[in-house]
Amino acid sequence: MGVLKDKFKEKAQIAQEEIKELLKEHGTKVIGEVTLAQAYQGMRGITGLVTETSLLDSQEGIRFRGYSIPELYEKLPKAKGGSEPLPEGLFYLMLIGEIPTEEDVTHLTEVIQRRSHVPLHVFKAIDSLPLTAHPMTMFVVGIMALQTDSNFAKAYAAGVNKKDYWDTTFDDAYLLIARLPHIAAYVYRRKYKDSVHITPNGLMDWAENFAHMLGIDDPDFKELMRMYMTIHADHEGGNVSAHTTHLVGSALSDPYLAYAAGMNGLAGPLHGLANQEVIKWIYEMQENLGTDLPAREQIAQYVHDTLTAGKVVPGYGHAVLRKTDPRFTAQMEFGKKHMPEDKLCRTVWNVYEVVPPILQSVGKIKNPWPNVDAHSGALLVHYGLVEYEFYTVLFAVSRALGVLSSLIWDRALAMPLERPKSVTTESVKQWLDGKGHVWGD
Ligand code: CMX
Repeated sequence: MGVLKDKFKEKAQIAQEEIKELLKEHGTKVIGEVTLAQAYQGMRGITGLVTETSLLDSQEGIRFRGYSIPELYEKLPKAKGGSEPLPEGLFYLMLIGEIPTEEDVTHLTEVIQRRSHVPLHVFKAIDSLPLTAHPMTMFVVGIMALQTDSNFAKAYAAGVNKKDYWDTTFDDAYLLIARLPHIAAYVYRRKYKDSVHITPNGLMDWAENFAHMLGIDDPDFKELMRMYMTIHADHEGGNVSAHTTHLVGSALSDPYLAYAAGMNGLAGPLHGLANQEVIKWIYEMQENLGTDLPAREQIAQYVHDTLTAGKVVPGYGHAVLRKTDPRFTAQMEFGKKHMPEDKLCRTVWNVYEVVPPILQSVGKIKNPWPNVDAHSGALLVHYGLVEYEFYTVLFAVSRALGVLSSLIWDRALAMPLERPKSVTTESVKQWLDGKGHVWGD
């Protein structure tokens, strides 16, 4: 941990100085305006947050510290004999801002492995829930139980200097990331495999060990997990899971509390739960139509039925993106390479041909293209991970890399309590009547 922490400290000191100067010179410059519609309609397009780890372009998709997904494939270290990037490498990149060497990543994997032990009371807390509980509920309960280990909370209670908040945040984030695969796999094996648990293997990389603890040792599935854990990690700061983690963290809630809050947001069907909804929707379509490979015309009819029933087509649309999500494309390429004849994947690809023009024809939908969740389930089913209610937990484990590295930066840059101003409709009406900003200027 020491090496990475020292590197981070160095980078953070440079950034602190830079931002201080930047604000001194340009702090009063305006970077956006807010319309009444934006205040009422989910704050779309308001530029009002700083997140260092990644930036989303509506046409190009996500860039992590400036690198697109294809560039990550080219530059990040891979496992021996593998072709998918190791997610540990992305964590390093998001935290330090530089592409790690193979040695950096090997070191990181070793440190993570040494810190992956999960205390017994966490499993007991999960066991206290009924088996009918959703896997995300079990997962978040596990994280909350782990909060007893927070170094940040202990340091704060002991009166730590605010300059050092980042230090124990760093330790908590690291520990949490190391332990999450075990907690997630525990949830999976408890709910779906009669609580027959699998011991972690300390010689494997982070994603590989996760696959192993889930009970799927197929080398191709391990590659899928490396890719999955990499591409789901971060999507700049405004999405619900990242923003919630940042917001709750801004109250100096420790990383366990902040991350758990973020994951409760990920568990919503308009956000991360969409990955389970996609597979559920496809299964329902197959059952309805009586075929496991529906024709394009049949899919089109089913899409129209979904819209007529006042439901969303899961996996399609985005609040920022206006093109096919490159995370969808990366998964489609994986599918075409490893399972070109798989009927579920072929259905996903057929849906991709059929859905966009229909959504476009509705008129009001700003992005008719698929997002990350439109594809992931089909790949997982292929390797036997068929329990789709578990899929958002996979997303959550990956998302920890992004939101926790951002939280470390929030602390290092002394980001203050987040507290935007709200208005009432009554005060808006008075303002529109010419009575000025009755909410104060
Ligand atoms: N199917 C049907 N209607 C859709 C739609 C879809 N896939 N996407 C958007 N719309 C509708 C909206 O519900 C909205 O309708 P109303 O005006 O009746 O409320 C209208 O089109 C305009 O919405 P928008 O501005 O295009 O999209 P938003 O920024 O409001 O919402 C999102 C974005 C993702 C919530 C929305 O596209 C959606 O619900 N998609 C399906 C769920 C999904 O896949 N979510 C996962 C997103 C990725 C992630 O976070 O993991």
